[in-house]
Amino acid sequence: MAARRGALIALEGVDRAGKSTQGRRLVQALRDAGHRADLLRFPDRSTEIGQLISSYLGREKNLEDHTIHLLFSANRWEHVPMMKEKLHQGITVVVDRYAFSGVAFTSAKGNFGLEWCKQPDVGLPKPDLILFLQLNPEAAAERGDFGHERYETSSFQEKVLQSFYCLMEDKSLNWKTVDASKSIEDLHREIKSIAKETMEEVQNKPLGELWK
Ligand code: Z5A
Ligand code: MG
Repeated sequence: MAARRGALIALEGVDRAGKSTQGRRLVQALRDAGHRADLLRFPDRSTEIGQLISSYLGREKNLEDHTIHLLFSANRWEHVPMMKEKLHQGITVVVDRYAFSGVAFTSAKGNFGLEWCKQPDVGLPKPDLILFLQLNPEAAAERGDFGHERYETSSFQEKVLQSFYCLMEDKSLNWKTVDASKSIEDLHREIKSIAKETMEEVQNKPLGELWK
């Protein structure tokens, strides 16, 4: 019998919804329960491409809009061989943002159709589960100011949210929306339970290809 594979779980959601907090908590809880699990964060600012992205987000560098979109995608593709290896070794991979952020942020700029935005990420490992952390703008505001990076304004974030809603209409993907206004602990418990169910369900199924 083929070895069981790990699940690919993506965390998406609006700014300050708690994706990074929940990603860390989930991986730790899975490890504590004896599962093998790793966390990846996109953008991964540690690679050469990631450093370019980071200087763009920090407004130190200006990059043309198509160019930065392709760099965000390239930053995912550079991790694909390692992601596939882990998943096939039975390691569950949790990703803090993925291609959906890529599409939602670029398409929110206007002049970019969703289909064009999706193309560079077609064929990436397909998440078995996409958890969308939903939080209304008032609740997000209580978690502190927007930062000072690019995209961190409420009008832009509202457009990003509308793009996420369009992407969520794709029923070939396993989107689950969770209420991110709950306490960190309650939300963690809910996410852990959904993640564990998914891990069981997909362990003997082949890994899919995104948007193919
Ligand atoms: N971007 C893109 O354009 N294209 C792409 O392909 C990708 C990304 C992948 C940087 O991302 C930017 O890149 C981002 C999208 C764009 N632009 N924006 N905006 P990033 O992932 O580096 O962004 P970030 O700085 O980590 O922010 P974030 O991800 O939006 O935050 P978060 O991870 O969702 O939240 P958090 O850091 O876990 O929590 C935020 C605060 O709330 C913190 O003080 C927590 O302690 C608090 N918190 C968390 N959960 C709770 C609950 N449940 N209750 C109360 N307080 C809470
Ligand atoms: Mg984050």
